[in-house]
Amino acid sequence: MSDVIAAVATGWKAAAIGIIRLSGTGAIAVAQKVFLCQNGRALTEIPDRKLVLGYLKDALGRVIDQALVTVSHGPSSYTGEDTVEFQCHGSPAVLAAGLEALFQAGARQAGPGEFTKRAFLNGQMDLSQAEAVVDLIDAETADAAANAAGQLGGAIFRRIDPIYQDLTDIMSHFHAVLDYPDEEIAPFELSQFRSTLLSDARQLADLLSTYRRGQILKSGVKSVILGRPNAGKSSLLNALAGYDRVIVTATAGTTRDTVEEMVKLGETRLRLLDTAGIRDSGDEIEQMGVQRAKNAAKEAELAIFVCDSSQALTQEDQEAIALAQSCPHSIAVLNKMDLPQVLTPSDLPFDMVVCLSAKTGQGLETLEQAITTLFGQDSACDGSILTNTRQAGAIYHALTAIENTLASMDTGMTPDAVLVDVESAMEALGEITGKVMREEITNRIFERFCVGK
Ligand SMILES: Nc1nc2c(ncn2[C@@H]2O[C@H](COP(=O)(O)OP(=O)(O)OP(=O)(O)O)[C@@H](O)[C@H]2O)c(=O)[nH]1
Ligand SMILES: [Mg+2]
Repeated sequence: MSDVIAAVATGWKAAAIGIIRLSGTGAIAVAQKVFLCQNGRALTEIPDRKLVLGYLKDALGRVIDQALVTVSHGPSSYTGEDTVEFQCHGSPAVLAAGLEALFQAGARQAGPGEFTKRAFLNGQMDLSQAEAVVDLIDAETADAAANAAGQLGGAIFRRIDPIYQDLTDIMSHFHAVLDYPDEEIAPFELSQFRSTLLSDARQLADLLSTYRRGQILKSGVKSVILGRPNAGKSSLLNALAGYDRVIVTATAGTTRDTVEEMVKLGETRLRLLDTAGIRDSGDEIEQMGVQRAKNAAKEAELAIFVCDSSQALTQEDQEAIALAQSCPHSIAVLNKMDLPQVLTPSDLPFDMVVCLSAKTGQGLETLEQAITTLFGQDSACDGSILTNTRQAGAIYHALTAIENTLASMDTGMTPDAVLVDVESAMEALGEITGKVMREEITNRIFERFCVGK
């Protein structure tokens, strides 16, 4: 039994259509109090999941909107409970009035993610699928959305649950032998599970290895633009952002602080950081900016080294080159190709050198190609890429526990001592799917949802 919750599912901006959702025991009766079907039928009589036209009314019987209603009976609804959805005209005023009418009729405001939480608690989906709902709503690229859609379809569950079952088999066999010594159960031999555990460990390691790509898919590539003053770093950031995000002047030392902007190149999103030009400066503020640039380089996945191709390389350029090359990935940009050229790509010690003009926009597409070569799709975004930090942490925990099991198998430890690690791996994997449920974890997950989902 659960109380009736209601929320606007489509947000509070004016739109053609706005949806109010209602779920819980008695949801249909609550909806009946505010809705009059045009065909005169009661909501209890209309066919399951069929759109029916009618009028949404307030507590005084005044019409709020002409709307469509659908009734989905539990357990085959999203939440697993009786659910009613009103498709109204998407005016925030209409939606607020409709919601208020439902509150008057006995519903209460749904909390963040409460519909999906009920779906999980009613067994409509596992916890990894529920988390995929948030990822799908938040997805900013087609790849991120496709991966989240795959996980909503159970991609993580299908990989984790068989391993959980393997571990359950081991534990249950051990306990069966221990608890029922008189039964004819095959003796428990730890070593017989070695190949299963090895295969489980390999599968977990494979999944974990996708997490770095998952982070990029979800949050973008942490990138930093480095170069000496006046190379055109800020101009490049502006060109990629598509608007004047940072100040550009002909004065060397214009940028002092670091400035972050999310940009999308092809299908790759970059969390791009513009930095102060690298040089020794007597100016205290500028020097602090240079230090920030150096710190940013330490944390970045990608460095874009920018130089002025109309001038010879200087000692300051060399310093920025060394800094850029300390990052896992680096690309050199020969900027200002609209001016007479002094430098050529072979002057730069980088595998990838791109010629462009941040000022005219010429050559920007070659930078996009280089980024796509480095970070573009190298594996299918079908749900097999791990993007969730909580899930990655649990997989790491389970993998370590299984590796410990394999190591202690050979040391002659007693099975019960070895199996402590198997139990711990089971617990970690169970937390991913929600089979092992800790209330604080579940609550934290659903707090991240928007109201109405
Ligand atoms: N001709 C030409 N000028 C450019 C180009 N890119 C930048 N500039 C000019 O170079 C000067 C410096 O540009 P910025 O983008 O401020 O350079 P920066 O590297 O951010 O410089 P600091 O912030 O001082 O480190 C400005 O006058 C820009 O207009 C380009 O592609 N072609
Ligand atoms: Mg600048």
